[in-house]
Amino acid sequence: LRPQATCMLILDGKHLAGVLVDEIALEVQQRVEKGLKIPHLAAVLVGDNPASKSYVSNKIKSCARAGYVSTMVTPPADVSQAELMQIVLDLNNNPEIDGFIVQLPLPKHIDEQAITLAIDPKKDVDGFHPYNFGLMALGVETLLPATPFGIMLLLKRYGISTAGKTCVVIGRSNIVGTPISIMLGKKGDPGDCTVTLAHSRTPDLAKVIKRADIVIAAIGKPHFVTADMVKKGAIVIDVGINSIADATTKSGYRLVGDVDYAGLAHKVKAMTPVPGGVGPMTVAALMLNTMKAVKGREKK
Ligand code: BQC
Repeated sequence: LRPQATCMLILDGKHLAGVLVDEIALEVQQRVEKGLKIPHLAAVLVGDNPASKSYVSNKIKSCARAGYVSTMVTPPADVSQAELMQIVLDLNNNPEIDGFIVQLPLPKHIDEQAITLAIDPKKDVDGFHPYNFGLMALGVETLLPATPFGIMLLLKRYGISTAGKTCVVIGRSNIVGTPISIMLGKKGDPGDCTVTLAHSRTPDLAKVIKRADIVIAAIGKPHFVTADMVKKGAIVIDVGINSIADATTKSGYRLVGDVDYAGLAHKVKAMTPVPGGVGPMTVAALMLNTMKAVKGREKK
């Protein structure tokens, strides 16, 4: 007899995100019946970067499914720092708006940090403001960065136990790698992991990854993580969204993750696909943050 192929669990972020947004839609209905405010999310889209346009469009569609009101603000790519700042301040001061995002990346002439700092932390549904990042790092409940929050929701809803596990996060960005490494190291479920934050300067990266019960790949390089690097039975979360040339598709390209999905499938216990894994969970997390922002505003 040949050894049985192990059966991998596909962590279906697209499906789960739909479930979460449908749950939110129910809650919105109940709010309407009670005469409470319908959540209102605004998105600022600067210029016409195709990826950014597609991400904002995903967010607006998700608002429609959740029953939220949404507003798009679309300044041109050559908007000045002062003009963009004024858009942020207007959204801060607009009582109709519960939360808003400024879609990244911003054009090179814009000071991204100054814009992020200007966002009212109570409306910062991307969780990028240093005040929210600080509360997150302290383990105080707050608006969490959307992608790490989406990953936590995915682990939680799939019942993946993380306590006492070793987790290797690859990539140290401010929006994914650094915050998820903090969150999984904290007390809680998911949490209580022993976390290693690996990056481009980590020696023997393959060896480091091989220690991990849980691998989180957020490098931004197509098919970077290969089967030889991972431990048998590992849980693999692929945050990458890379567009690569593919002559067999209508568009001439296709999306792949940071993980060699086909290569790992026989070896790991569970893995997120690309497309349809972490990406949709990021948007669902944004919807949950927006609901949290509304409730926060109602308290005071
Ligand atoms: S997919 O705002 O909107 O798996 O094919 N399905 C989906 C669904 C890829 C994908 C992406 C989304 C939703 C999506 N996202 C996730 C990725 C929102 C979003 C964003 N900003 C970035 N990434 C994503 C981003 C910004 C700057 C990434 C790097 C730099």
